[in-house]
Amino acid sequence: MVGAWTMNETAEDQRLPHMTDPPQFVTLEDLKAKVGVLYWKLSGEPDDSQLAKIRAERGYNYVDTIDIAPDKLPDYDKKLKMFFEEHIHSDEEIRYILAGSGYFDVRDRNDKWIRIQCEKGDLLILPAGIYHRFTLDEKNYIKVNRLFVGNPVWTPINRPCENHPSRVNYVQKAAS
Ligand code: KMT
Ligand code: NI
Repeated sequence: MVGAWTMNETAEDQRLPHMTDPPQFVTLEDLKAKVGVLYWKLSGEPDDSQLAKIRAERGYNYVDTIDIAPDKLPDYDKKLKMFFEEHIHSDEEIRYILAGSGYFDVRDRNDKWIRIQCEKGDLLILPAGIYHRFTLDEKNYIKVNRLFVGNPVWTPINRPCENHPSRVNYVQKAAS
């Protein structure tokens, strides 16, 4: 992670940083304690030994690689649009960055966007039920490992979905 900050919500290009002036940075501790997002800085190599350890501990037995670039990802425009629609998943979203960079945006407890800038070596775990979205930055390229427990389910559930069990569970946990 290069950093995380509260987003300005101007209508500028989604690929721009959207920092406020002055910037309001969010610490790793706050990401963990306030929104339940976990983060590790690793090597960015697929065979990283710390990654292997975390996978074993958390049961992430599935892994694949997704290359997000105009000429590499089928239905690129459609998928990028989908990634940037505010959504949740019934399970954790676990991403390990192998190359390139991008922004994962998550909602904080006051429903404000926090932008998390990711680059090679970042391992990010978004809890099930958290409202989030993803965008490339101006470099237009990222390559990530997607990890999962068992058979992967990537289906986004778009907001609003307040009554979805994973959302209800997330809100309950975040409030405690
Ligand atoms: C998601 O569900 O938000 C994604 O898979 C984002 C793309 S991974 C860089
Ligand atoms: Ni998602």
